[in-house]
Amino acid sequence: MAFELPALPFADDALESSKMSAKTFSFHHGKHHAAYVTNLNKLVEGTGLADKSLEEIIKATANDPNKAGIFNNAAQVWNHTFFWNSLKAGGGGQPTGALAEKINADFGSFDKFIEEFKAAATTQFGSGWAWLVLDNGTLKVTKTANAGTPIVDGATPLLTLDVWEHAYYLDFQNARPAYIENFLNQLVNWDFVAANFAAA
Ligand code: MN3
Repeated sequence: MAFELPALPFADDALESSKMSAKTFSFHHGKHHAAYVTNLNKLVEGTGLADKSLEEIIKATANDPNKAGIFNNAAQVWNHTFFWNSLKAGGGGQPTGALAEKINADFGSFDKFIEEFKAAATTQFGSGWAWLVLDNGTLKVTKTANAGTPIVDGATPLLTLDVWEHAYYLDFQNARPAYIENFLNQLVNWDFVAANFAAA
């Protein structure tokens, strides 16, 4: 059963007013994410991995240098689907309820969380991802390079931000800090984060 490109959880122009354009989605979802799906299907065809779940493929190939191509494409498929769900029109701001309390408890304050998340997203050298994860019961901010994904280490991802240049170049050119700021102010889907936290 071949993998398929999941549809965006919103219209491709739904985030225009939050500075993530339909043009960005036409490339980022329509070309980049789609290519990872196509490549993954080609690479696993006829192998023992073809009928495994995406998560199983990611975990099975993460530490095998001979399967780096499969890992990179599988993890990028997973990461991008998770990223689309981390976004919503009119998002950003602050969470409420149990998640807000947990952020205060584990980071000291919401502002401190923001500071750590911005630092991780800004300092990831080259391509990669910034994450909020639940790791052994504690919220942590992490970053991964290239296709890296926290599910390999057994942490539960709650939120992610793609900091590959292809994620922001059309809307922000080289200004990664402005893209990060905009994500936190206008795009974070805290309902998705809270649901991931509640299910963890
Ligand atoms: Mn991307």
